[in-house]
Amino acid sequence: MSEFRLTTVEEFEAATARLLETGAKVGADSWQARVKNQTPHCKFGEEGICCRICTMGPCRITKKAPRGICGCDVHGIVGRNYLMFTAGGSATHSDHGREICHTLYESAADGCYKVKDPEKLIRIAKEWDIETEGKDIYDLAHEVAEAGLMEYGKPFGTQRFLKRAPESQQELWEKNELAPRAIDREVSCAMHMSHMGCSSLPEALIKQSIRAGLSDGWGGSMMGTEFSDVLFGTPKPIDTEANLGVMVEENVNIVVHGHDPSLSEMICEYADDPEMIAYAKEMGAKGITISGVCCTSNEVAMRRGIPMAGNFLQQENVVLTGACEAIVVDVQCIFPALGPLSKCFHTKFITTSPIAQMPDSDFIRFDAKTAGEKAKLIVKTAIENFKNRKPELVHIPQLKQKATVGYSVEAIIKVLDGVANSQVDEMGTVKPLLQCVTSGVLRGAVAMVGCNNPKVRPDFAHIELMKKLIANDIVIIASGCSAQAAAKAGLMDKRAKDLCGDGLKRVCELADIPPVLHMGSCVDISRMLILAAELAKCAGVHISQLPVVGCAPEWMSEKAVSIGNYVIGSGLDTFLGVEPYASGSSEITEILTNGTREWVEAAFTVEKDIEKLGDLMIARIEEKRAALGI
Ligand code: XCC
Ligand code: SF4
Repeated sequence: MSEFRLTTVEEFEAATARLLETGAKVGADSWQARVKNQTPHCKFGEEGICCRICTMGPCRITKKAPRGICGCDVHGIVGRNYLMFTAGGSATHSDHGREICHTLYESAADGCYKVKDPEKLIRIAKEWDIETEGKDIYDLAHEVAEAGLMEYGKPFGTQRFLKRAPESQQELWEKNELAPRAIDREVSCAMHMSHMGCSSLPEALIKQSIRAGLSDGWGGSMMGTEFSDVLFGTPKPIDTEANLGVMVEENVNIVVHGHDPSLSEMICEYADDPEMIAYAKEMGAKGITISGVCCTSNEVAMRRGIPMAGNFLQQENVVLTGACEAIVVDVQCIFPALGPLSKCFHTKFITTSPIAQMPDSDFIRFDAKTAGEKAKLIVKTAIENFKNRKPELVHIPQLKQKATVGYSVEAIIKVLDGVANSQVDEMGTVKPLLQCVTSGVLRGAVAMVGCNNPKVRPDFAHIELMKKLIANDIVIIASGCSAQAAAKAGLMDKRAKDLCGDGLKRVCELADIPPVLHMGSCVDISRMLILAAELAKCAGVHISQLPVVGCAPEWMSEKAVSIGNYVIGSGLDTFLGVEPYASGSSEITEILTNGTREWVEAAFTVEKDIEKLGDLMIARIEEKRAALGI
């Protein structure tokens, strides 16, 4: 067996450079070129000090003009912008969650969508006081789905899943009016507060940002995750591979991209269908390869071992290989650039959701009722496109790494049962994990999440931080494009244990896990909340006392800000490598980096130097340990 080594970012970059040469031949545009055209960025935008929410403006704050025409000062403008940014993210994650509720509602014994994890469904029903005795599992699924949908618009009360948090956390939320009510209400309320002539008080704007974020984390995203598990199975450790080398030149390559597993699951089903494989052979291919980009990739990797072609800033590369028959997308993080780019190649760019419609794409509308036939049509379209390849343009960079993925909370509990020699009760608990932390074998954990961003050398921050942290016996739980950066580098290969400190290495060996645990897509950051909540309950401490922090070194989206708000809102300090357009206001900056501690016992740290960012996280983890006397 060849010796294990990580793939370097330099190798990623060399592969990209080679693909861009193909792009140049066919006159393709690229994000790398567009970044050049867009820099330097607008300073007003970067600092968050431009307001265009009414047509008396736009107003920009300068020394000479310290207030907008309505008299709003810089703190109000920055705060409103921050709140709207959060609302965008919360709405997006939560609407994804809502789609999953609808899919669950459409599930049927003889339908396209089935209940694959009935135990989880029953567990949630009981948690929500829904009668389960003697009920048909699909009747129960419909009832739970409907109750879930009500969480979006119920007139009274707060989110049901908040009860999963430790009581101390729930008390903090109640006391500070942060407990999220109906999800849609929190988003609407955010848009209302940021309307012309409503809130301009920094504290009020940031509080609502946290509440809207929490409605995502403990509401929309958590339902998205839980009901996806019910429908498609709760992830268990499974082997897969990552990076462009997973595409197979002789095969029909279909790339799924986006977020909602309802689409990608169906595509995977049909790509496995003997009839479709035979058809692919008839068309001159050897078979069909599905691979993924972004969070949809995480979803199908965790449940089916479908390989990951890459993360966010690699989406154009997939087309540039010249070997992609179809890139099939649902919602979120899809570059509109894929339309014109696919026109330079034979690739079919297939959009499927009314939520994400784009020029230069083939729109095949996908919905729960017709999922089967539409998925079949998409797979067929890709197969029939194989013959249109231009062989002279085909080049698949031969880079890939092995990865073990699928670490849901349930899976983590299970694999760690053997470690730390503790007796485990039937359901399994987080006790062994906690013992690893209290004994100091593990110093703590970092939740590495989020995107790529051209403002940060892509993947470099994710990978370098992870290497540093695991060398310091800090276990990584990762999701989203951060998880894919890790997988591409090889950090999710179990052999990466040799890069760890002695303590983490021992845990990896005993539990047979990689040092970076793939917890899923970005809605699956809700899994991380549950894990933190369980650890805190088990230890009898506040979440904020755990030696655990969050980190998004390359984040870019509104969703990421919503996540940041719910992660600090849940008591976990969060470290960012990209500025959240708030630097223009000293007051907002002070609240975000310190003031929120008063309400939720956690705050943000923004640091662009990743060496320092890593040091700050380690220091914070050690501080927390010292405070607990462990
Ligand atoms: Fe999108 Fe979720 Fe960011 Fe990746 S990490 S670029 S948001 S795909 Ni969510
Ligand atoms: Fe200008 Fe006030 Fe209108 Fe904003 S709301 S554009 S600051 S007048």
